[in-house]
Amino acid sequence: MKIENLDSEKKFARSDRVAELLKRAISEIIQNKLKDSRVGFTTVSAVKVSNDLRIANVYVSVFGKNYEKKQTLEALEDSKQFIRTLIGKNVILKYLPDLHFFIDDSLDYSEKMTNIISGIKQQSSENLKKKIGLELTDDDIQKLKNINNRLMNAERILLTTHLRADGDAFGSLMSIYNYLDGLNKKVKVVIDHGCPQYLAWLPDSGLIEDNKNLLIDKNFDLYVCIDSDFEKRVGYPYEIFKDKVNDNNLIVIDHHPETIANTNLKILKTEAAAAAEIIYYFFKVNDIPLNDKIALYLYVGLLTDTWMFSQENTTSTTLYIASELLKFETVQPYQLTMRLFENKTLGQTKLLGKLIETIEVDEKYKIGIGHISLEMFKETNTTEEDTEGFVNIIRALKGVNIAVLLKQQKDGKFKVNLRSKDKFNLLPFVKKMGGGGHIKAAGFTSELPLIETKKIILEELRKML
Ligand SMILES: [Mn+2]
Repeated sequence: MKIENLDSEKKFARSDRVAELLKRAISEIIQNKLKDSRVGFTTVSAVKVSNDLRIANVYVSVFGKNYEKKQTLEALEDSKQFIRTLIGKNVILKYLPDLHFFIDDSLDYSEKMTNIISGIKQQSSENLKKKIGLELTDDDIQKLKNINNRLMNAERILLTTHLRADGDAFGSLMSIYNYLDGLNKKVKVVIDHGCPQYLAWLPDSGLIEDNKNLLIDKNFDLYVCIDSDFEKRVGYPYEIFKDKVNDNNLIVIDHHPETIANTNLKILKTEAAAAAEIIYYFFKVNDIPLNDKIALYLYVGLLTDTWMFSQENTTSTTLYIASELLKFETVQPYQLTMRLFENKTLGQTKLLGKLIETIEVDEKYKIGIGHISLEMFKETNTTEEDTEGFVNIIRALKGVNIAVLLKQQKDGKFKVNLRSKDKFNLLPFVKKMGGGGHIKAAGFTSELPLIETKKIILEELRKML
């Protein structure tokens, strides 16, 4: 028995050694000698040689889709003789074994490859938390129920949001409008600066009012402000109603961290990618069925505030809600993306060209900065509305971690938009400058001339970096 054992150990040792030699030789050949376009990103993960050394099973890992794996396997089978001949030239073996190729599908390997390719290291628990998204606490659920009770018991309701509504502001507001309209409430939707042109094709956009004079002397049972702080960002609706709102008639539903509105009816979820996420849960918590229109509005909110689900605010919650909304016929991802993002005018593109000309990069501090003057707007027959997404062009530059876009307003002041690409938190900076926003997307207004504004921005940012 002892002798037999020794003998088989010896045999294993020999076949292992051969296997190791073959593994190295075949890897080398696949990488450097084999010129078959069907062979994908392949590595030899293991070679097993039979005890008589006549047969070698070669396990290869192929990164890619199943058909790519299949093609690679076919190519390797076809090249078997070529590979054998090369092995024969480079490795001295008693027998040149027959080669049989197999795909190695071990999970461990594909995981490793994914990590190598995307350069993703171990996720920190904080990142993981961010990815998981919105979690409703018992308190949130109670608040959402209270808000619904108040809405159901009110007769006259004012809906508003931040001035120059964006897709999320519009979508969140109009989904609530639709619900209230179904309850036969008297609802007024007021937005300072009205509905932006790029959203005007959406149903109900004609219901949005933008007339200060029609509001004066009006009274509402409830004032609802969505996707915005009431005091700082809504414009004239705040000026008109600031003395009429109180802890019990002002509802604020928002996801902006700097929102300070103090009311018993506030729900602020800063981890929500869009106010539309909170509105979605408002409907769910209160068992309010969605319809085609509401689903469309909410999807527009998610799609725009996440910039086509590509920004860091996109979480599993966002994608979960999006997938639920896709069940409605009106939610057509391709069509909506085209409508909202690939619908630029020539003037807009020319304006972008002018902005690009102004971009400068501070390589040391990784700041990209550019501006649009009133003159550029005039030359291209465009307005501020046409600059949606322009700051992302600056952010997309290699070596830029903070993107700054200055846009001159009709009164000559500069509105400054900032985007952060890495971990840098923009909030302390914009707060210092009297503005607000999110950690990675924020802004403020400067009354200084262009050169001074740029100078002060760069000086302050460099201090903080
Ligand atoms: Mn929003």
